Amino acid sequence: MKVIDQNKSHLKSENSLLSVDNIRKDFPILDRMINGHKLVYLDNAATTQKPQTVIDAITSYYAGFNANVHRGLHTLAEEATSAMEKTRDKTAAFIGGVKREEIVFTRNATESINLVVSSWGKKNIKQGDRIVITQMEHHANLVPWIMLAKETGAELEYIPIDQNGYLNLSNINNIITPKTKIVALTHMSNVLGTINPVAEIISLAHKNNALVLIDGAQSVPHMPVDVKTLDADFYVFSAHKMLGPTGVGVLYAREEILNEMEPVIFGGEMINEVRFDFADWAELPMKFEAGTPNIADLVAFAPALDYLNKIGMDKIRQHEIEITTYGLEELRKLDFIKIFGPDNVLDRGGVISFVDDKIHSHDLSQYLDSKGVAVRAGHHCAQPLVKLLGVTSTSRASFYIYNTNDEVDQLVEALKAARRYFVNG
Ligand code: 7TS
Repeated sequence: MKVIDQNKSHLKSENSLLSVDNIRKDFPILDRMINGHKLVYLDNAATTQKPQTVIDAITSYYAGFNANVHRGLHTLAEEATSAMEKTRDKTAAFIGGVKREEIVFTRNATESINLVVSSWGKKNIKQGDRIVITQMEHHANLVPWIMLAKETGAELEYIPIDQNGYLNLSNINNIITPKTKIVALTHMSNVLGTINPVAEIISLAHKNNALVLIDGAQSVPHMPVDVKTLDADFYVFSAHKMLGPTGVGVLYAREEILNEMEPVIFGGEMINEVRFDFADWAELPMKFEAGTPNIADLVAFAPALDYLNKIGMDKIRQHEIEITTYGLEELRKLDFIKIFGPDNVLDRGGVISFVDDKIHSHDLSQYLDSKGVAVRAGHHCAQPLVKLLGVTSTSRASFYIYNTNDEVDQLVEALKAARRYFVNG
């Protein structure tokens, strides 16, 4: 049986820059050849690759201590429960040291938002109340609120974006008002890369007695986040965008809010006592985690958090600023490429959406794939935003800890080659 060896990692933490060459050795997939070229993986906003420690942890669980959690008293059940609950402690520590009871595990960020909408939203939002979101939301933080507004008769109001890809806060006092019950917004846009001033918006919302949900799917993986300092009421993210396995999402919410919320999925694991005509709920966070959880992937999320902690989120952010600076500089040299989002790299994460003025982004992305370069094309699950940008789709390069400036060069060379192939050929 392979065991999880924390010391196996080849990370150097003493440098100010990441030791990317060593980091890359921990990611077996990065050695893959795609269409005769070494893989250049620039689709990290969709999902990141996994280090060997995470891959090994899944095998370790199934080979070594596979059992159901929270119910057995035998050794395997205790080991499985302890490993899964260790992940909860590490998750609570990772976002600023919140209480373990405040961490609810779901399948993904989408499910975390749906849980808030179905439970807190249906109980607290009434006709005439206002729900505020922004024009740059991923569908995960848009569609559930549209549905809630329809169902309750609440108003759905949008914070607009400006020409440069920032939230336009000039009219914010007329948008967030005493009628507002919830403000839900992304910390970092998955299309524009914009990092939003969430602390300022949370403070304004709280002055109006509104709660705030922050969609951290693109921020928690890429920069230090302390939900207590931000004073967020709800904060959601997905493990698979931060080196962890798919099938694990996180909902952080303040304990007193979770205590007031009703569960939306009922069954085993989430009860305190059940009689033939009665049931009441387990303590937090179990009342929101009915049924057998995704144990293997929850166990394997822990080494992902260890990996990020070992590097340090400050250094990860610094690395992404550097590679994004280089990416923006190099792409700006191509006069046929239009880039979306803020000009100032400090206001954005490692995401660059762009269009070629003659080649459709789907054709372009397919061509890039023929050169081994993986980027995403499409509306990035933010259809209304992409429409506002005046296009139907964009190509998007998104970076993570293992990406290099050389890979940016390969993207740029492939973009030039696409031009020769489609336009000047
Ligand atoms: N919120 C944001 C800001 C996201 O970028 C995503 C996924 C989600 C929520 C949903 O995450 P999930 O894990 O529940 O699916 N974004 C992307 C993307 O940009 N490309 O693929 C998935």
